[in-house]
Amino acid sequence: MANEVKLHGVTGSPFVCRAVIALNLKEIKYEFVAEDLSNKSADLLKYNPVYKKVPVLVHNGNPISESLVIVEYIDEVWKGVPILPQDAYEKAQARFWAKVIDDKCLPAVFKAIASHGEEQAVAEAHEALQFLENELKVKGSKFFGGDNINLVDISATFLALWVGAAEEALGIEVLSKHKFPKLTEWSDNYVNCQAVKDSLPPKENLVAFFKKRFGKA
Ligand SMILES: N[C@@H](CCC(=O)N[C@@H](CS)C(=O)NCC(=O)O)C(=O)O
Ligand SMILES: *[C@@H]1O[C@H](CO)[C@@H](O)[C@H](O)[C@H]1NC(C)=O
Repeated sequence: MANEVKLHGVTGSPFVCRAVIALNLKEIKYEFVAEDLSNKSADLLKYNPVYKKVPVLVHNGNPISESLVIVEYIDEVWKGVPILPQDAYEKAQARFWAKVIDDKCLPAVFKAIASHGEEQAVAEAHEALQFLENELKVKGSKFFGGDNINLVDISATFLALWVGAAEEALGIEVLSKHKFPKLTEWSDNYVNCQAVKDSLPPKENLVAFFKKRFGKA
């Protein structure tokens, strides 16, 4: 049976990276189709007409959009290392935290970065991140997923590498070690997981990106 897997994406996107991590965790062979977001391909517009965003996974011709939907799809179709818990309640909790990260944490952190660490924006980012810090403390585990990474860890990819790159590029502090010891420890462990390490862009590329995009002239 044909099992053709393509991933439309751009390098350096934390959302695309979520899909890449899931593919690497499951050891799936795939073709990366590099998109130019300033000149989107006809395929991308056809596959994701609603958002016109990457990532889009195309499995045997069937397109799937939205990074978290893609990660769940990969987990369901390919056996091997599980990404979601089996237990219904634990699965619901994992989906809840992934949603918190997308709806609450990432927008707040992004605003703190875009504002160059403006006080009020940073305070709001801290408030959002505190929920994740507490969750790690309550779980008392290495990852949100326990001993191994799960959907929640993959959702938080941006916090593990991109935030540090933005801090370095702009000379700001959003995710401080003394305020968020658990998240900092999580971040170190996470980027050192083999499947994650193999999927991340070089940090210096992200630093350059943030300098160009948000740096003062
Ligand atoms: N909620 C989406 C977000 C994806 C997203 O924001 N992708 C960006 C690249 S990082 C994009 O394709 N932007 C193109 C555009 O907005 O025109 C997901 O999780 O997949
Ligand atoms: C946009 O992409 C198409 C191919 O998808 C290419 O033929 C065209 O030259 C590109 N335009 C620009 C301005 O880069």
